Amino acid sequence: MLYKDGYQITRHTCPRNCYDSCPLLAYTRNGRIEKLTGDASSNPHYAQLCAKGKQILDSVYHPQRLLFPLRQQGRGTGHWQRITWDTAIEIIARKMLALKERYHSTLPLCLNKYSGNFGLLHYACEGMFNSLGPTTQTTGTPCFSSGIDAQKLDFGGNITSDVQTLVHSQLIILWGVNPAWTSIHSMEAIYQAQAKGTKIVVIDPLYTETARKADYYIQIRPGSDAALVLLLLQKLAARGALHNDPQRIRGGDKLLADIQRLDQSQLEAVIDQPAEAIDTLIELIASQHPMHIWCGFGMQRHVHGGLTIRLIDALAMLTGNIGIPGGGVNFADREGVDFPYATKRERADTRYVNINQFSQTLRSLQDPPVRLLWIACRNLVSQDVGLRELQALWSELELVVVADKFLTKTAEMADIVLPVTTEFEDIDVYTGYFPRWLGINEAAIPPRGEAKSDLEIARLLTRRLNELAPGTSDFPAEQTDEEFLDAEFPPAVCRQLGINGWRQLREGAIKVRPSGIAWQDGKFATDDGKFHCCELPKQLDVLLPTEDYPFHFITPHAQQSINGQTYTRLAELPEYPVVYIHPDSAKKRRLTEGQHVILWNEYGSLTATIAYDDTLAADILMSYQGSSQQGNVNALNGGHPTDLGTLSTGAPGLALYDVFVNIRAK
Ligand SMILES: Nc1nc2c(c(=O)[nH]1)N[C@H]1C(S)=C(S)[C@@H](COP(=O)(O)OP(=O)(O)OC[C@H]3O[C@@H](n4cnc5c(=O)[nH]c(N)nc54)[C@H](O)[C@@H]3O)O[C@H]1N2
Ligand SMILES: Nc1nc2c(c(=O)[nH]1)N[C@H]1C(S)=C(S)[C@@H](COP(=O)(O)OP(=O)(O)OC[C@H]3O[C@@H](n4cnc5c(=O)[nH]c(N)nc54)[C@H](O)[C@@H]3O)O[C@H]1N2
Ligand SMILES: [Mo]
Repeated sequence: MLYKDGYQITRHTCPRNCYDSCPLLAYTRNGRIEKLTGDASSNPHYAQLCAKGKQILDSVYHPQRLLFPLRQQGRGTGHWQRITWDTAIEIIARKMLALKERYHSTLPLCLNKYSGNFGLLHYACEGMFNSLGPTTQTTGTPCFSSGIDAQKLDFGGNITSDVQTLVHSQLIILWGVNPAWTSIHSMEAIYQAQAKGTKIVVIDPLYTETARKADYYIQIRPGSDAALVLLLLQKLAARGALHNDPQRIRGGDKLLADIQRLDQSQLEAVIDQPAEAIDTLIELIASQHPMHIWCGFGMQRHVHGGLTIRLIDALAMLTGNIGIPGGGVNFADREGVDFPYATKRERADTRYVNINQFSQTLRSLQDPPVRLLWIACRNLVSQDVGLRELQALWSELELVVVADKFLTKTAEMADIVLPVTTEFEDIDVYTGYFPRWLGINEAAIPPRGEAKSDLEIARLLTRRLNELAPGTSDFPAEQTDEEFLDAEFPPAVCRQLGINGWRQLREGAIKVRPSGIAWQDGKFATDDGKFHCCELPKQLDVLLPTEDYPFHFITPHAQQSINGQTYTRLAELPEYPVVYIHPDSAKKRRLTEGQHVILWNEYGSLTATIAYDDTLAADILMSYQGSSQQGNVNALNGGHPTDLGTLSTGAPGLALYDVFVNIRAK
């Protein structure tokens, strides 16, 4: 711990589910954190906090922060009563034991945990459940599973070149990603490249903040990227700009032959772009080498999301852009540290349900059904699809426990709410999934109020369960936080990271992949060491708006908050979601800006306020996820699976942006 100008300075790492995993410094005086800055000691790009980072500190001291356990008389009634930790733990422990006795099984106990804090010690939630016996838990991810599988199938693993190497690129394509909002520290490298002449192309249905910074912008029709890549490959092959090296590439001949057979005019009709835009893109790809493509998560939130990324991988490979400085396809970086995840205490007999179809699946489970639901690091009511099923599920549950920092929309539906600590109140280690910082969270201040970490909650519950019924749990509740971290850093992991232990992270965050150019040695992690080209499906159905539902509804990630974590700025948010529409499309329907409207489709309806945006295509409506006080854009979401995801994450991805709706005045 450092001391300077009367401040105690502690190191932190933003543990949210975000590309950047930003290193941070907290300045504490007289027991209160007074300021939070980026930690520029490892990299000057990190001096500034992003928009959501600025709110992290607010969340520590916000008057609405939960500081005591609460019990609600009647879910959703708002009749809350403050209770002691002993009472809270007693209610939960007795219910767990009663269910175990009634069903002769621990499967009626279910944990749903995801995005709130991915620190290593937060896997204590899973560890607590896994120490009871086989329980019901979630698998899969709403973020990026199609792309994860795509990279796994093509390259054999998920690694990316460091964002700093983008300065060597001649051409950077930001494809379905909005780093100017979702990964702002990566933008510095992109600006540096641009300043020395690198051309930046953005391909996105929305004219995003990132698109505004680009040299070229293609306003793609949502879900039509695969068709675009097929057309590019066809035309580049005709120009002789593709190099298929069978020594390094498997399936290249077949893919190229199949692509030649595709009807060019059909592809052009699907993508519906001006010929000039396509010609310009082809010219850029053929002439600007090296090319780096950053595939975002937005693009793979469609039914063909996995195939799209596989085709982009093939485009980069066949144009000779893999394994060279300034080249590459960036999606996510997840290899390189073999943490044992000892805290998680994984077991083979867990009953997994797809996180992307949680409520639907949970309701269908019998033998035994789920009766107790523990929610940590999640806000299902704000973020999930299948909202009607979620409502129905609630009435089938005997106990709902939510551990959170705020009384979220999900917590409002709980029986027991447990207050958790922030990343400034206990220790932990975290790494993200793209620039791959690995950093520490130190305890800058003691837990506020009666808040406890997820790990401490696991200890309390374990002890009480074992008092009531000895042998119920073998969770190592006697281990200290430090001992749990020691177990995650055995000598092999320390060697991989080039550190002598996690305590060294107190001196600063490190990069998991320090200098890297992905696949530079030309050897891929596939079974035969070659790059694997995908096969084309018999038919490529691109989902388009219909007469009944003439608008494509896109609900991307907002600038100011991460996902549904808006509790520190709820008062600033509009009551209903703001839905953006092109003014001409609005006028055609006699709708005016500021008016209340209803959006509807076969899955549900949504009250919204409309706002004009003349950068939108005529058949697109857009609203940022989680950005209103009431209403949830996912009321309109059918929750369709994507083509890939199961291989690496156990469940397919979620086609969050394949949503079609109609609109009328309210
Ligand atoms: N500020 C902020 N940062 C965040 C988050 C946040 O909520 N706010 N969330 C974090 C999390 S959990 C995640 S998963 C990531 C997500 O980060 P991103 O991958 O950047 O985010 P998205 O908003 O899902 O989608 C990016 C872009 O894809 C575009 N898109 C949608 N459909 C298509 C398509 O068919 N083709 C193409 N080419 N583009 C398409 C959208 O219009 C959007 O501009 O960000 C993380 N960082
Ligand atoms: N329409 C639409 N829906 C989407 C998306 C979209 O693009 N469009 N994106 C999807 C994606 S990619 C994601 S990742 C999901 C995110 O959805 P969720 O996984 O539900 O994530 P958050 O909304 O970030 O909520 C996380 C909660 O964890 C709490 N929390 C923070 N730290 C801790 C902690 O240490 N312990 C505990 N117990 N709780 C903590 C926070 O206060 C917050 O309430 O949403 C998905 N939903
Ligand atoms: Mo996500």
